[in-house]
Amino acid sequence: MDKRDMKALEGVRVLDMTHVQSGPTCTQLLGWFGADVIKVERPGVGDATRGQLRDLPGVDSLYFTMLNGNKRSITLDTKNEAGKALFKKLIEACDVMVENFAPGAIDRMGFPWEKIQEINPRMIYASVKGFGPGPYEDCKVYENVAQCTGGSASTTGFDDGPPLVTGAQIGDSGTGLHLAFGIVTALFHREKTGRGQRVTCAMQDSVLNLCRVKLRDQQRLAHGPLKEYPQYPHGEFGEATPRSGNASGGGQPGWIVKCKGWETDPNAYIYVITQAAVWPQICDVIDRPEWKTDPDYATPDARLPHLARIFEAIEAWTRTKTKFEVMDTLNPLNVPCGPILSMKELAEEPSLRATGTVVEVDHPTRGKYLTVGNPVKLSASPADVQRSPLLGEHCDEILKDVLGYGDDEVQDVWTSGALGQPNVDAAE
Ligand code: CAO
Repeated sequence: MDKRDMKALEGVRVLDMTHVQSGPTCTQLLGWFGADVIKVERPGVGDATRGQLRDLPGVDSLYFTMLNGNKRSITLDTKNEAGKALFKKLIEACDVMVENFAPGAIDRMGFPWEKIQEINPRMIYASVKGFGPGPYEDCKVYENVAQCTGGSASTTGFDDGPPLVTGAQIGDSGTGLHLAFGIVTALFHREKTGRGQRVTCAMQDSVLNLCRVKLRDQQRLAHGPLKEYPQYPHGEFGEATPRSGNASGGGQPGWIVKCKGWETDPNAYIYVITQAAVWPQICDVIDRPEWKTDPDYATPDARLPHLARIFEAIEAWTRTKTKFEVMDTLNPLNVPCGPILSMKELAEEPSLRATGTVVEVDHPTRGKYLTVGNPVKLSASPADVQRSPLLGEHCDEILKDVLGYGDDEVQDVWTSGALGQPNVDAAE
């Protein structure tokens, strides 16, 4: 094959021991870039998400199918002796191993990092855990626990309400992204040294990394109020970064304002940023030309105590227009803004289909479903998004392709019980 046609990670083989969301996000990314991802699943059961939140009886859930595209599936009982021997061979044959079991689970299977390194010194062994070393290192963690312990929940929501979790899966998918970056970095390092290494990512750390502007604000608090927060100038600031509602995290004030139809449509809103550079254009459009020169409004600092009033005036104008009409008016004026798009609108958006960000794939038991394609676009190695595998769909193929087994050896492996029973479907 002409090397110019190769996918960026073609030739990299990934032993994918992941389940639920954080690990599968990581390995799906590697798969999109062309890695051969071999998903190892427990016989008869598989990844627990195959059976979670099912919308169709007996069919792999969308939870599973949308996180496990571009992978092959093999069932393997890592607690069975023959299964352990096969697992060892797969470790020898792969470049990267990824897991996100509860702390200690891989060790209990009999494969601690030291042993993996001994079996394959070039192996890059990547793990997601809820916490790094410290008081909580043995805890199991799911998405919202990570959002709460990583600083997101305490800084999300309105000042007079409780902490809030966000719909963006920053704990799971966010950590999967970080881990994929660590793996590719370790592969790059291996090119130079010939050695593998261990890559670990804690969900708490990943969430905190994504919330770094809030730790920035924590330190700014020592030097006075956070003037871009809605608490300024009338509210109180406590000891910690407060919840900032819909205020912009950057230095350019922004807020969500109502648009025409908001009374019945929960998404008839738009985010508008009053970027300093376009202040005169905003004043004209909302019919407040006097604010261009009024000393209380003319400069960004002067405007800070009046932000609530400014956004009220903007809203008085946006309420007369749909969110798309507001967008059509403000965009030519270079005013940064964005309509609140519903999942329905995103699913139907033609431009996202055209770029492969939303993709329809065909599945043998589900039929067609939508998935989010690769948001990272490489000019020389575009991703083709494939459907998720059925449980154990590629057992024979992997034994033959990856381990070079013949038909008789494949039969022996089945007889040993290493792969579980043939043709056992995922549990209901
Ligand atoms: N063959 C045999 N046994 C297998 C197997 C296989 N192929 N695959 C998994 N198992 C076993 C594991 O060895 C483990 O057994 P032991 O507890 O006896 O050692 C068992 O299955 C279950 O693993 P688990 O404890 O990881 O699973 P859980 O459902 O109890 O916990 C979770 C799930 C996500 C809370 C936990 O895995 C975790 O904290 N992971 C790290 C953080 C993380 O990634 N969280 C995000 C998940 S997405 O929201």
